[in-house]
Amino acid sequence: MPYEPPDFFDIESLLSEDERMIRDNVRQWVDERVLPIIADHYMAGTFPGELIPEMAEMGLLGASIEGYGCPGLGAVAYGLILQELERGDSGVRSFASVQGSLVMWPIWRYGSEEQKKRWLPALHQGETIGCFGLTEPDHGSDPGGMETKAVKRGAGYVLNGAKMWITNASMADVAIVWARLDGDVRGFLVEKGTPGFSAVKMEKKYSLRASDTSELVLQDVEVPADSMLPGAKGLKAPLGCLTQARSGIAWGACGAALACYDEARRYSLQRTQFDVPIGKFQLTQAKLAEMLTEITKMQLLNLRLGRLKEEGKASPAMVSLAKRNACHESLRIARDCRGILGANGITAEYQVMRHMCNLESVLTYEGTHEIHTLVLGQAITGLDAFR
Ligand code: TGC
Ligand code: FAD
Repeated sequence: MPYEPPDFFDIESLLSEDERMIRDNVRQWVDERVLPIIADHYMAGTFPGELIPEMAEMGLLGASIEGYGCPGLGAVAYGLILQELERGDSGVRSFASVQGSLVMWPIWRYGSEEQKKRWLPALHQGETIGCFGLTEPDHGSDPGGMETKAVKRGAGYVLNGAKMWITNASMADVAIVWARLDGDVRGFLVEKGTPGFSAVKMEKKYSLRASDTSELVLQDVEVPADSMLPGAKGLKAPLGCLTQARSGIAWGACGAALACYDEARRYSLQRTQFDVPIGKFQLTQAKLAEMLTEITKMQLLNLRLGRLKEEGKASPAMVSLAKRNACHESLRIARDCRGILGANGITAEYQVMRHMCNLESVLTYEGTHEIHTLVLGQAITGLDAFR
């Protein structure tokens, strides 16, 4: 049965023809290529790497980057791509978010012309895979406490430290590693195969199972001087990348909620108990009404955030509000949908439980719910409650 996403407030009419076309192409690709294989990858704990060339072929990797062979799409078109990818699975969207917003964007924003020419076309074409190493075993919400160090040696630098929970890392050809050099946070492009540099896959996850999550280990890793991103200095450099990725996550989480809502709505019309479809019960209808309301709010918020971003008017706190709300509400929606499906909801025959488990990570990564609450608290009061 074809997917029937809700559009209760005619948001369709606020999209351009190009935006609709881009979204519909990705939607069809997700139906044809992602949904048939994703449950098996999820159960096996493997990322569907076979999809990378297809995503690249469609121009989805770093789609919002200007120049260097990239299409330079607007924030709404890019958001719609991520929404559709996460309707398939958060792991597929995460792959694209990291490649585009956390690897290509920092190279585009902070890199030298040589670094841009060398890396951006290959990353866009999916010939090169990247990852972003900010989180450390002892510093997650507080990346400013990072212990990974760079010291100048000869013409280059030597890196020592560890990064944890790094998406795409064990398949990455290049890692952006954030480290302190003489007290300042700096970004380094570290290539796979550099002696002392390794990625160890993190197994036994209950969430984001169709995503590569690894630890990066750096032991006396020598990198050349031109591996440093010249325009990135201070914690605001990696935090600026997070602002890019977080707005995409707001769209993505909405995609997961749309998938769950569509599945639960259909199920409620087909499944009968007490001789009537379960959708006839007021308690089921109350759940669906709540979901539709929250999805509609998310859709409107994301669209407005995207338009503000296109006008250069979106602040990091606005992005925090959208990311925080979308993750929180999508997770609640996924849990309610799981309930509507009863016992069937826990099986891989349906999507709801996979999305629900994924959204637990999406709520945590790119700034936890609590961290975004405090970002908003600071925006409201002017007072920093992080410490
Ligand atoms: P603070 O003193 O507030 O800020 C330091 C400097 O950074 C600036 N800044 C930002 N700039 C751009 N975007 C933002 N979102 C920014 N937030 C802060 C700030 O203006 C300041 O600039 P300047 O010029 O004064 O130096 O820093 P703090 O140490 O107090 O920390 C603030 C806090 C807690 C909000 C920040 O550390 C934070 O966001 N923590 C959460 C960490 C996080 O989100 N990590 C994510 C890792 S990557 C990931 O999870 C990928 S998941 C895979 C996927 O995306 O699919
Ligand atoms: P902690 O910071 O230890 O937080 C634990 C709890 O304490 C949370 O509930 C938090 O909200 C709360 N807390 C912390 N500080 C405060 C405070 N000041 N006030 C109130 N409560 C607080 N990182 C990367 O760098 N690159 C990646 O590609 C990447 N991919 C990821 C993929 C997955 C699947 C996951 C799960 C994580 C990934 N991360 C990545 C890491 C992610 O960004 C961190 O997990 C996240 O920032 C939270 O850090 P933490 O897990 O260390 O939790």
